[in-house]
Amino acid sequence: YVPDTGPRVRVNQVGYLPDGPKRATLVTDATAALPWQLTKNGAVVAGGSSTPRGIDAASGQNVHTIDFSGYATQGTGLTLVADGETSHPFDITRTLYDRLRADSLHFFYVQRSGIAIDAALAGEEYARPAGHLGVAPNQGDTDVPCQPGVCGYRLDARGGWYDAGDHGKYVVNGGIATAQLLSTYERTKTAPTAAWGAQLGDGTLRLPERGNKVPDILDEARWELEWLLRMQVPAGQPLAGMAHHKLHDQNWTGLPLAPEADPQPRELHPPSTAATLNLAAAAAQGARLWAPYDAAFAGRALAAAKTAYAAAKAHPAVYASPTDGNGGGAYSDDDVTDEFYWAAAELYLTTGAATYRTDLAASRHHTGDVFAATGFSWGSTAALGRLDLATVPNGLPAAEQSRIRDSVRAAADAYLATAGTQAYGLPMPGHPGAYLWGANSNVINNAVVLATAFDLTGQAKYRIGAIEAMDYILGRNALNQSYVTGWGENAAENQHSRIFAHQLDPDLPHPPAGSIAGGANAGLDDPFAKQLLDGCKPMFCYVDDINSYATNEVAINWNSALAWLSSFLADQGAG
Ligand code: 9MR
Repeated sequence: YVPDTGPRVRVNQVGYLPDGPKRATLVTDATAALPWQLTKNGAVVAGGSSTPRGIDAASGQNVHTIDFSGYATQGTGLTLVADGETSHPFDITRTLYDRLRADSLHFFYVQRSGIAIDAALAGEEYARPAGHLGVAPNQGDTDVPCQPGVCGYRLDARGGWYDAGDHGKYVVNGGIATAQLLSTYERTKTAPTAAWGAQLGDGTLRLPERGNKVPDILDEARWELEWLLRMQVPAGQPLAGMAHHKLHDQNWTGLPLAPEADPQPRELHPPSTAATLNLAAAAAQGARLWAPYDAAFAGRALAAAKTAYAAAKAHPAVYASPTDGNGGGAYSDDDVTDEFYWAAAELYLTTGAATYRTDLAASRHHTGDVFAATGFSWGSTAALGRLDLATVPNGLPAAEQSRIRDSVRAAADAYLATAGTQAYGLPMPGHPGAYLWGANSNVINNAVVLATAFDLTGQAKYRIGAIEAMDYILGRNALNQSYVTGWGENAAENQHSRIFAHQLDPDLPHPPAGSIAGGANAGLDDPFAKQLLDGCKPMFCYVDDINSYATNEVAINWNSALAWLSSFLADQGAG
């Protein structure tokens, strides 16, 4: 199988910010420098010569880089020409990322469970009845029983977001996704460059809650937060205060399948310490951000967070089973020290209470390196706590705060060093082990660290690194592939989803604009990718086909990363 990768000059197919870095990658047999031209509507406006980079490990290609950062004039219809090839067209404009902020956040509305999706908000093709409210053939999330042997009660666990292309709802992934939406908002209060914070205010997203005088992004985060709270084990039960790990169908269903047509029994799976700490962390953060808008909800969230944290301390090693994967993903994790650190950090930031500070100080993550080369993720959350301790005002002693901020800067320096070794400029190592399931989110999360280092220091190199990570996502890569639906000439549109299954049924839509695919995954963890792509170099291990759930699914934790970075980048154009 040889994919059609189009022109050998690889650019960000959407474009570049006028005052940002502008780099491209040329795939060529040539080993010596080659001339390049930047053209606008056919006329040459700039030129120079490429820098040979040799063989790129992640792609196996012989490549050169082209740097046209010196050209800063806004315009459309630009192309880069080199070695007889013409790139996809792109723009140079300050407003490049404005709509991506809203598009990436809109994904969450169409993923909502337990509410009808309104044509007036989402468009006719995305409108659908509420799913999983116990309306036949649905068995519903309004009165969900536990799996046999798990508990003797039922919960009303309606609402929340569908995790990904399935109809499951998982607390450990809901936690990071909610936190990243909350942090996207919180950044507008703490970061000096968040000039367009108002873009996240009320009336900025297409949501049923618009017009309620609450920033829409907080409304969207609350939709999931309310569900997280419903997953808590009720008082009086043996594991009271803990959170059920997940809720999903008894058996896997096929594609396509509308949520309201899912006939499978729904089941609550056992509580876990990891889920409990996700609830504690996200609810504690939500409490401080919601306090000015709805004190009662903020109080309820904080109380649940405290109860959850105490329950996790009482049951510190209850792990979800790695084999509990029928009808839904396992999301198992047998190291919850990072979740403990994250939850303690959020509770400390919200309450200032000494007890959480003591726990923070006792955690090895408080002083250890929490920024892995492959980025943070749903199962590795210590960085979420560290980034918030570095940016949200708090009462830690000045020396401790400096140490925390220095650690973000040091991590960002390491990501920049890595990006320097990558001919495609992304802040992730080129070996197969780095290209994991959902790697696009890991690349973006490393860019979040770079962006935070820029917010903290104002040093341009970090801003450049964050911007270039998005270049990779939007087409500057071995496949000449934009991974975000509706963004770029050659964009992913057949992501694995039971709802947006256009590839299987032309009456169904593609994912809405702003939906990101998991991305290249050298593990080839699904049969379709395995038979098609066996032996692929890491950056080639992706296919825009609905059958490849391990390279091409949509997921809330990947879109939340995209939303954070898009919001940062939209602010960068505002200057
Ligand atoms: O994103 C998850 C990835 O990190 C895991 O390696 C993978 C296998 O356990 O599961 C991924 O999450 C999927 C979940 O299990 C079920 N819903 C879809 C998720 C995205 O593919």
